[in-house]
Amino acid sequence: MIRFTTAGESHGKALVAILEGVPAGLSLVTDDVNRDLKRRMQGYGRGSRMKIESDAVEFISGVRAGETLGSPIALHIANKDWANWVDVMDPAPNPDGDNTRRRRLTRPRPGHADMVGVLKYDRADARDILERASARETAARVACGAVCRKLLSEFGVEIGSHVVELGSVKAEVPDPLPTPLNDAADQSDTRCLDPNATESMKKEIDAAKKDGDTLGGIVEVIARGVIVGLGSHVSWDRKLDGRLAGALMSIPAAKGVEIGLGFAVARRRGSEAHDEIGWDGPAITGGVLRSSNRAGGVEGGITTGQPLVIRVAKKPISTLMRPLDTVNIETGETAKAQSERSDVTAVPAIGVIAEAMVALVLADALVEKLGGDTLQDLRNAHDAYVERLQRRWDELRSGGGR
Ligand code: EPS
Repeated sequence: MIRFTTAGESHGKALVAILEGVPAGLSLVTDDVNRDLKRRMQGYGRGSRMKIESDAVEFISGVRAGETLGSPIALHIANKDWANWVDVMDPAPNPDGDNTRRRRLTRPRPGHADMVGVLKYDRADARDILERASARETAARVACGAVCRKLLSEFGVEIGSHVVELGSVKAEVPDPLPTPLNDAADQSDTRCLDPNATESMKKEIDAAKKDGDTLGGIVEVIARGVIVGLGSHVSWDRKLDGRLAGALMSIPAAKGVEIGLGFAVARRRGSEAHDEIGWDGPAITGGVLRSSNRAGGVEGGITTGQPLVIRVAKKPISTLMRPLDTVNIETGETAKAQSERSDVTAVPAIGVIAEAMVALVLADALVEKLGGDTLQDLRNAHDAYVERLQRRWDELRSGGGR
């Protein structure tokens, strides 16, 4: 089982994560992680925080001489901005005994965790909530996801993403998509494959910024090379689509997840909704040929061997420079929500974060399917599984159904 947890406040000293269950013997260097950390920081519409930070990982445990040990991997990402927030975020009590918080946030932003968090945790300062609710935490997820991506790449899995909608702009999506997807998507300032749409998106971001407003959007994640048989139909919590949706919905500001045709499939007849089964497909699908991928790579909670196609909808960031109505939790007066430095949009970044969450779920499902304390154990089990699929298909092809 691969699992992870993160800790860290947005303006605290650092983000940390513990990733457990990665087999021993995977070669791993900081660059494998830093590449994705850097990608997460990009994107037209980010605020000035990204000019302060230069996210980089330090392995605290679980890696030795460039190889995983099979023990929990502890990762550390320093917050450079901490230096500007020491007096606000210092864990020690104020030296003068006065417990007044500095840089309090008392006018909660609609859409952020501020209001509900204050009520639930009985806080007088919404900063106690927002510091952890901030999407800054996703840097730690991306670091864990990068380790899983490395593991999956050993088995031929490639995970990429691109922006399909930002604000009111819809991209023309090329068919087929480029391979590797990220080499193309990362060229665009908005991680969009349609150059005209990229320009329109940038214009819309500029206009929203001028208006003190923010923008949401939709990203598509594609995972290619995932073998048939990850996940299971047998119990609700083992279904891969459910696990993917849960992981992706946990990303800050995510409001919707679709797999394959997604919501559109509800409007089709059954005869136009499924992927017919034929002979002589690739080994990865267990020999099954499909001429369409409406299911988005999952049937019955199990991967089909076709590309996983998943879309995530992100709401606009809730910090508005032209703020919405709220209440002041100190005075009880109606007020305008507090404005803090923020981004106009982080839609390009959510693709990178979604890739990480998909990598975490897939790596967990791979280890669940194949087991093994070491990468070599996993490889042996993988090869045996591929052979078993091949034998079954050969039997079937020669009329030897069971
Ligand atoms: C983020 C860091 C934050 C924001 C953003 C995500 O930096 P700061 O709050 O210091 O400007 O840019 O957080 C939010 C959008 C949010 O709503 O909390 C990051 O590293 O991704």
